Amino acid sequence: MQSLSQFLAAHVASSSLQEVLLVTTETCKEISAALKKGSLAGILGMAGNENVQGEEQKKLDVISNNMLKNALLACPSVRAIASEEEDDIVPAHTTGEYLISFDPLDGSSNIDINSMVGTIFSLYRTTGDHPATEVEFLRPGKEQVAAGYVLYGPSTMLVFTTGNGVNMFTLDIDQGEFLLTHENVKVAAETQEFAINMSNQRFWSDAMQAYVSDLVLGKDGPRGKNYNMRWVAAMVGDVHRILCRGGIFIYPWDKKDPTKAGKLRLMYEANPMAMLIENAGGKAFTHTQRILDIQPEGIHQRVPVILGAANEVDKCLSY
Ligand code: FBP
Repeated sequence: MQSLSQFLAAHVASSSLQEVLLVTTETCKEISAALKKGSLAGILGMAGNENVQGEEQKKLDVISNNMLKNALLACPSVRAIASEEEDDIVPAHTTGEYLISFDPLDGSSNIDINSMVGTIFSLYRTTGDHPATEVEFLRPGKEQVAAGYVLYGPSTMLVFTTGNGVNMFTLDIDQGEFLLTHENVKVAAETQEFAINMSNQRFWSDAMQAYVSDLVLGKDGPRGKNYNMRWVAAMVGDVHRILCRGGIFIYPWDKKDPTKAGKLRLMYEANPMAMLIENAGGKAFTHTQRILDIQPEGIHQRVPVILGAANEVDKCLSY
């Protein structure tokens, strides 16, 4: 089986992009090992601080953030990083070619229940020789040069794209290598499976309420077919299921907190997942526009997310 470094050598021309991807994934192997120790290593529970978004940080949010931050800041090909757990961007090397945004531990509410979590990353290329600025990060998702995630589940899996299809690698813990296990993954245009946090239903727009209730009506309703529902409460887990067997994932705008455009963050959740889904033949939209066309306004900006099976996303948007 082809290893990640062999795959990168064969498919990624830029040696510095290879380097940043290898530094990121090597660090994720260490995060995977830490997660497997769990309580034994005393790393579960709260860290006792809040991040810039006012969310209580888990110990592992801080630990995984520091592991990635330290490894990436030491990498000469990195110009700067942006993270869910960092208030501002953190400059690295003025001649570094790549800007990397990441969610060090997505789905952190799942940590203490030993359920699926993941690391999500998004890369942009930059030029010149100068200290990075936040503005340099604020480019539409369609300019990403690479995006992916590492899923910490029963097995640890790396899923990424550089714009030429989506490939999946499984961590062989004996060899300590990511090995290519699923090539050129595609998402079917039709589906009978949806993912949304139903407990927020009363806060959704009328259109979203109508769309979801028609799904729930199943074959007796206007959609004429039965739908199943799943919710991992970790975007990385829900998107992985969709890349494996199809489906639609929705975290819509809701009036629970009208000041927020959505829950999920554009730069290190929506954009990288949108690049993966589109490269697998699916679609990724807010209620009004293609996610990869959004001009970002800030590194922690939130957006509504509707992604997955192309025809089902179109159907949802038609409401
Ligand atoms: P973080 O854990 O990185 O803050 O991510 C947000 C998230 O956990 C997503 O992964 C997931 O899709 C969503 O929030 C779950 O939200 P809810 O708690 O409403 O089910």
